[in-house]
Order: sequence, then C-alpha cells, then structure tokens
Amino acid sequence: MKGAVLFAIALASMMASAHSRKTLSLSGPGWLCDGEEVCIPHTWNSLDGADGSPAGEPPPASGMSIAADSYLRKAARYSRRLPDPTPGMRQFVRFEAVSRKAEVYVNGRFAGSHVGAFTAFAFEVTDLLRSSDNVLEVVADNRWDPDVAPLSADYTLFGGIYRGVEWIETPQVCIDPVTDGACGVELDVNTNGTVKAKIRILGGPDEERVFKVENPELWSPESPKLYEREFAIESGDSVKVRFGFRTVEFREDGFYLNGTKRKLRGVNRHQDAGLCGWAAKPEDEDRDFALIAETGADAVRLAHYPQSPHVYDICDEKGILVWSEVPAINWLSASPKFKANLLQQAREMVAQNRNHPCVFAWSLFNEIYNDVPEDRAEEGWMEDILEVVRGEIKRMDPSRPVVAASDRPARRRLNDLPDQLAFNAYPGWYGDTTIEEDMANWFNASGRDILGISEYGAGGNPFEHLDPLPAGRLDPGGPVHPEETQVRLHAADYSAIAQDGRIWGSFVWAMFDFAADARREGGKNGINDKGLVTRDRSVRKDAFYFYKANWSKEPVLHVCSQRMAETTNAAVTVVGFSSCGDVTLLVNGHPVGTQTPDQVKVVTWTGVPLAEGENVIILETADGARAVRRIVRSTR
Ligand code: ADA
Repeated sequence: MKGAVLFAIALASMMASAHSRKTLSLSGPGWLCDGEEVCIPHTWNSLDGADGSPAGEPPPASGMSIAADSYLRKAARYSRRLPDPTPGMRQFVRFEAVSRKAEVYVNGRFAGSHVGAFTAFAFEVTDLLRSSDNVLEVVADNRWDPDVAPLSADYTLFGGIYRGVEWIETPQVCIDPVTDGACGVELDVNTNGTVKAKIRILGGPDEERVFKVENPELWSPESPKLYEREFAIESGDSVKVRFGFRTVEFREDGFYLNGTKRKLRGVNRHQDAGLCGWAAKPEDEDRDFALIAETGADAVRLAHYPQSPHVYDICDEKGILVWSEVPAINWLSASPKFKANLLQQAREMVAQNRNHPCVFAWSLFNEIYNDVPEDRAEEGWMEDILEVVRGEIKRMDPSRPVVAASDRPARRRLNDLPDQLAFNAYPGWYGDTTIEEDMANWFNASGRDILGISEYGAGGNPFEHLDPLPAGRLDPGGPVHPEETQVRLHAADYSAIAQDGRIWGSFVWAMFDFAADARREGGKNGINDKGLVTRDRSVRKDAFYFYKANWSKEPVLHVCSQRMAETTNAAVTVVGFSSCGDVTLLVNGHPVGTQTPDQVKVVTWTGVPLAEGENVIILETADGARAVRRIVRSTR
C-alpha cells in the first residue's frame, strides 16, 4: 500500500513536470550573424554608432531634416540551433527586442515579423519544428523606414538582436506568451490589498481571479516592498508575477505617491550602456542604476522609448519611479502604416510593463516638430494621431497619468493632450533666457498651474576646462564644452527648479553621455556629452557630485575642476559642493576664507591667487572632511 502511494505521488509529480512551463535562455554564444560567431545581446553598431565618422549607407532623403547620421544601417541574418522540442508541448520563441524590424524563420519557414525596436514579441513555432536539428533564423534590420517610429532622433539607432532571447515550452492549454509580447497576466492592484488578475489563455477561456493580501506594505522609494505570486492554471502551466501596492496621482499642486506630495528628483537615461551600445547585459544595467541611485535620484525618465525588462525590474527593486515613453519623437508621419506602428509600440509598452509598481506615468511624446500655423490648428494631424495613442493608453491603463515632454509652449492643442505636461529646457545652453524667464513663459502659455521639467542640462567634456568662464553663452555646437559650464548651468537651473513650488518634478539631461553619431562637438565626435557620467562610465563629472550633494543622504564634499592640471592665469575660480556644512578654503596651507553653502550646496571663490608651480587647493569642513585639487601655474 505504502509503495502504491509513493508510486502515485511520483507519477503525479512526473505529470506535473511534464505539463509545467519550461523557459530556456537562447542568449549568449551559439549564434551566427551574417556568418560570423556572435553572442546575444549583439549589435553591429557598437563601434561606428558613436564614432562620429562617416561609414555605412547614408540615410535616404526624407524631407524631414534628419541629421546625417553615419553608422551602418542594414539587414543582417542571425541564426542558431534550437533545443529539441518536448513532444506534446507547445513551443514559442520570445525576443526582448530586435532593432528595428525582425523577421523570424524556423527551418526556413516564416514564423512572424515584428516592427519596432524597443518592445518584446513572441511567436509560436510548434508547427514549424522537427523532432531535432531545428534552426532559428532572424533577419534584423535597422534601416530607416518611413512607416516606423521614430523617424528621427538625437541618438544612434543601434541594429541587431540587442536584448535577450528565450525559448518557452508550455502545455497545450497555456498562459498566453504572445499577445502584445506581455506575460499573459494583467494585474489591477488596490492598496486595500485586493488584487484582480486577468489571465489570458491560449486553448481555453480567459480567467479572472481576485485575491487579497492582508495589511499590504506600500511600495515607495524609501521602502520598495514587492510581492510575488504564481498564477497556475489547470493544465499545469504557470507564470510568476511581481507587483507592489502604491498610488500615484497628480493633484492641483503637484505629484503624490501614496497620498504624500513629493517633488521628483529625476535623471534621464538612454539605453546606450557604454561601449557595448544598446547590447547591454544585466550587469551593465545594474551598474548604471547603481550610479543613478548614488546621486540620490528617486525618478528616471526612460528616454525616449521603453527599455529592457531588467531595467523595470531594477527600478521596482531600488524604488526608482519610472517615466516610460512612447517612441514618438520629433517627426510623425500621416501614413496609416506609421500610425498603426506607433499605436502598436505604445500598446506593447503598456501591456509589457503595467505590472511594475515603479512606473508612475506613460509618456506620449517628446518634442514634436511638425508645425502648423496657429490659425490652421485643424490641420494638426499629428495631434490627431497622438490623441488616438493617448486614448489607447488610457483604455488599457486608466490608473496612470499620461505625461509628455514638449519644447513648444505655443502648441496649445499638443500640450493639452497629456494629463500632465513637462518642458525640455536648455536656457543658457541652446536659449538666451534664464530658466526663471523660460518657466514664466511656459506657465503663461500652457495655462497650467503645475509643470514638470523633463530635460535640462548642458554639454560637459570632463577633459575641457575654462576659467574664468565668459559671461555669455558658448556655442553649443562648438568644439569646446568646458566642464565648468555644465556645473554653472546645472547649479543655476536646479536652483530655480528647487525654489519653484509649481514644478512637480525635474529630470536631468542626461545621466550618461550617449551615442548620437551625427554630433560633431565638444571635442569628441559621435556622442551627446550632456551626461553626468562619461559614456564609458569611467568618469563621474563634477555635475554628478552637484546632484549627489543635493539629493543623496551620504555626506558630500567635492571640489570641482580637479582635471584642470595647469593654468597660465595668476588666479583661479574655486567651486565646491558641500552637504556637510560650512567650508573653509586653504591654498598652499593658508586659509582664504569660510563660506556657508548656498541653497543648492555650492561654495564659490573667484580670483583666488596662485603661486608659481604647484598649488594645493583644499576644501575642508568642521568635521574634518577634505577635498583636494592640485593645479600647476606656469608663466609660459
Ligand atoms: C532635445 C531632445 C533630446 C536631446 C536634447 C539635446 O531636448 O529631446 O533627445 O537630444 O535635445 O541634448 O539636445
């Protein structure tokens, strides 16, 4: 009898395992790209996408003044062998993203295609498989296409299978891994502990379940509490989903998380993760978000498109609020195919990321350039397109606000589309006004009581220095982007932002330098150098420490311009940041004076005399913290 019971248990567990889902990573080695061995994630633009030199095919004439980028845009054929399928199971291949179009074949037969560089997709391949020796082929294509968003942008559109790939086996009746590239389980989470789950099922009717978590702990940047639940269906298939309890809302005076007002301290991040370009591994993304967390930021804008699943996971875990953006940027097209593509990319972004508590808003667009004269507003067909996209986002997820990043105060209909509007602001860099003047103009033009600042910043090459800085504006497209200008503009901008109670949040442009192959400026071609950290992540620029001093709980004392090794001037400017109280300046051992940091933690001494030869400049606080800068004064 005992033996029979054990046999029954063993049989039951064999049956369960025979029917349970198996997921296998197809990333890593074992792939060919146009005949060469490669590892996934992979891109063919990691070098030429950020070198600023002409290479590859020029983009086709578009009439949309696309900057002449000069990196390789092509269609490439990837291939690899697939695992042998388990008889009686269904098989799927899932791609976290392929840039920008993908056609997938198994054993030479078409499995499906996907258009859009930033979202996941999956195809069922069961009927295309043999019992063994199966070959997966993917044609990835990053060429410009008038029907694919984005049409132009100030960043390199790397090509390739640049995110992970998975093989999924399920029982015949399974939780849908295909629709919109989502996981098949859609949660509606209420902070009273009630969770409603919609489970989309292939081979059977969809299911709805409700369960309750007693006394749920709320998710927040201070305490990012996450819950996990496995959703199993009768066939034995199951999917695990993580979620959190929190509320996000805008009231007339600002942004509220869990009923408490907070002014978001954010940075913008592109997915260009350093020298690997878009082909980032999880550890590259972990490093990026460790740097973001080091500043003390509590929010990130994922500019200008949805980023990898791991990025949303990190933000859930670290408690970083996410602005997640539809890739509608600069130019839209009135073609029906373009509109359908934009809508599909928006739908996939929401479907794939809606269960993440970190996402506080969906963003509808960034800087739409197509202009119509004010008196012919009815011709605003791009507004019509965006209105449809907005409606779809709201239909799918009424729980989150829709935001957008505008640079056109006068485009009233465009600016009225999102629930909450934010502006990209570059006073002193691209514009002549100050941020206070700009803000007054935007508030007046927008008719809104509160606004966000979705971008602000300045170029900064940490190996270019200028002292003293000229009073006026530098040429932003010119060869010199001194690190000191970046510090000056951030200090001025952030000071104005911090003092204006109508601003609900701000996002530094940008956290990291990033590939923008068409740029020729700032002493380094092919990159946008407005980052707080260099593209290779090796240098935290002075502006990084400005935010760390203002946002982080760690005490910060930093002296700027440490890489300015030499000068022929008789005097220097000394700028520092202190979150640990008053600062005393010592030059070559002699005290020069003591200052109380201003409202954004800055101390500044101008015209500090130097001796000939090496000078040691020290900032010191009462509790003994010290920051040291050395500079050689030569009289050549
Ligand atoms: C715009 C745009 C960004 C970025 C920035 C810049 O505001 O939204 O993509 O490129 O300009 O650095 O000029």
